[in-house]
Amino acid sequence: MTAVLVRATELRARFAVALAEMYGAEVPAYTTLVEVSRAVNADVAAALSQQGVEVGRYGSLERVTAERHGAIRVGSERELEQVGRVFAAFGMHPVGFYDLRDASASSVPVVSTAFRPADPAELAANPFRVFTSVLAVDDARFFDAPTRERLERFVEERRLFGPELLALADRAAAEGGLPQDEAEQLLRLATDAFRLSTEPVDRAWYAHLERISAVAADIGGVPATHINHLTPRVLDIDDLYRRMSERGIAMIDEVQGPPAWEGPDVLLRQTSFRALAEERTFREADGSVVTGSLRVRFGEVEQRGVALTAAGRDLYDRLTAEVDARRAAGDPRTRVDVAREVWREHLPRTEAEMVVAGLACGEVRLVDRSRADGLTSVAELVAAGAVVVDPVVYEDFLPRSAAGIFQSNLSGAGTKDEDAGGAAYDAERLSAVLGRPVLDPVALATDQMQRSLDALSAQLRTPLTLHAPDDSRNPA
Ligand code: OOG
Ligand code: NI
Repeated sequence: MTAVLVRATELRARFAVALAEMYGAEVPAYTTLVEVSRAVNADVAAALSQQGVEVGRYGSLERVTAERHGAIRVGSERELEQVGRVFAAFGMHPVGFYDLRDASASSVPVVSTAFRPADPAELAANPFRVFTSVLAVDDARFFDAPTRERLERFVEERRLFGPELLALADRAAAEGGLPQDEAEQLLRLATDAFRLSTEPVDRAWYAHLERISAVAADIGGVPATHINHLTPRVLDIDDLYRRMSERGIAMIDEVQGPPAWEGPDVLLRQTSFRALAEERTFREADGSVVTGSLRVRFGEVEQRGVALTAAGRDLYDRLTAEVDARRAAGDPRTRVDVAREVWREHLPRTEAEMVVAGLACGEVRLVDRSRADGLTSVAELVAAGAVVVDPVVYEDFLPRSAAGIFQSNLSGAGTKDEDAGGAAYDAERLSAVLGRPVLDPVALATDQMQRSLDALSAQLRTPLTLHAPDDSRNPA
């Protein structure tokens, strides 16, 4: 008899829960954050249903309430390759390349990808994702030759993922799941790999790296990796920010990413708070082991909006630059206030308009066939009430927000020698390390939209464009 397999989807859901249980026990503020997030989501859902608005437009309330992303940091390409194998067991694929080395004023010597489900049905079942950063040890702007050499040796000698974990992970990935007992062992070992280590930290080595970058010290100055944060998703991040502040938790100065405004939420908004110092043991220069503390982990929360097309992303980047320019020219208002004004000047006010303008990704859905007769564009079909547009949710991250999140939770700025040569990193380099392609987030979202357009074309037996044929302002 062949054993029934615990499939990747269920493994992933259980992995997210196991990590949350462990992390909640380690970082009590996380539990508060989850409680407040639940309350915010319940209130938003109640308010929406009172207005007769569909609650699940950006994912079911069930999905959003269970939704988390984690963040971890590893020290070498070998460790990245191994963690990629662990995530593969859970149906999580590398998506997106983020270079944080130049995205921050502080010293953040990492490049990142996110491991997540790529298929819309898998995302709907459980969207657990992990933002994964790897230390750019070969970037001479941060690490001189002796530091680099010692870092490489230190990381080479530690073992984050044991042979049993890797073997189970490889088997799960190859077979699409594991029998019950092995599944439980995989979950235990994988969760343990991200537990805060009690092994002593070499004080002098940690301090040396910390002078360069607190992130480098957290990665290459300690014997193990750990989950840095676990982020719940809320439907109203401004409300959450207020409620957390009212509870006396000092949030960072602002919500990162796009501003709150009366139009659709785009991409991703995030904010965070510095967690408390945690007890750790240190080995001093004289060999003695003492108890001390480190303050490296933090709490974070996010709100997700509509995914953008390549053109929408270009516009977003231009608007972001425009906000910077207005502030550099002396506009005294906050970044968020200036951004809201710029948004109002440049972005359509509804998701459907953003989609029809080719800026955002949406799925089209036929609601009244009798109104579709003779129409050949999404714009006309929506105007006629034949079709509605459901937003494709942005499932990824933003480099500038990530840098802001890193930076606002660091104690010092660190150092960086701009005259030394950098090191070349891109999605191709990470793909080669991982042995599978780092997927393009824009392509994933755009493909999802295209599939729904193709299905609607087939349903209506007519080729469809986004814009009305006579609308010369916006050629499709
Ligand atoms: C990752 C920081 C970035 C996000 O959600 O953009 C991040 C880290 O601190 O390891 O978490
Ligand atoms: Ni995060």
